[in-house]
Amino acid sequence: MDVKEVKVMKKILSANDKIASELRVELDKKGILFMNLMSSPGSGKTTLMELTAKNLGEKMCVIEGDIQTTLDADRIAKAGIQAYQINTGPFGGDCHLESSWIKSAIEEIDLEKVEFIFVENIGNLVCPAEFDVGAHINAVVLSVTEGEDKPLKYPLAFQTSSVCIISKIDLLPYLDIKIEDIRKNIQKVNPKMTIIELSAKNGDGLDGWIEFLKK
Ligand SMILES: Nc1nc2c(ncn2[C@@H]2O[C@H](COP(=O)(O)OP(=O)(O)O)[C@@H](O)[C@H]2O)c(=O)[nH]1
Ligand SMILES: [Mg+2]
Repeated sequence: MDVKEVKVMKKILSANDKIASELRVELDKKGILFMNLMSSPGSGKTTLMELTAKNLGEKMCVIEGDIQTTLDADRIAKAGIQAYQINTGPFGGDCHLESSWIKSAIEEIDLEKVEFIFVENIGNLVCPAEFDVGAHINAVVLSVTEGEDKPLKYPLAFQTSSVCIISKIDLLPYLDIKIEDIRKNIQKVNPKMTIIELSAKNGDGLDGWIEFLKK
């Protein structure tokens, strides 16, 4: 007997890509910027959203992806912004978000009222990079405490993103890491990457981030 290979992953990904493309076109037509934030847990995604909310106000909303809890969505709601929570657990819990789930969340949003939709993807630098969620911009957040080698170890997250936010730069004086080494490794895996350095703690670099979003 011969072995029949079942191409499940290819089928899943092509179905995912189709919905993602449709979402991108729909939101584009409405003049809405859709950004997907990817990173390791704890790099500062939710904090960045809280601070962004102070500037964009109700023009933005956030779709939160987590295995369990509404903790991040609760923080966003507390910042006065509409939040939508997707939980992929509790049984195992998927480590990424798929475009069909994002589509369901977007169906809940009043698209006449928002100009920016952000997705905070599940915290890890591996699986989210494999799934197109329909965003116009994929952004990867890398905090200075994670080490300068991470772009080299997790290249796909950096290659599928067009902007990298280097976060927690206020901590640089306490670390051995050099920001030039982080930048060099990001550029090695993605020479075209736009890099924004910022600190949510003291506000350094936040203007550059808001300017980037408004452009
Ligand atoms: N020192 C410092 N801490 C930060 C900064 N941004 C976030 N944090 C802290 O890092 C921790 C994780 O942040 P969070 O936004 O929840 O990360 P997420 O898991 O990527 O959403 C929290 O304790 C934040 O207060 C920053 O720019 N500087
Ligand atoms: Mg978070």
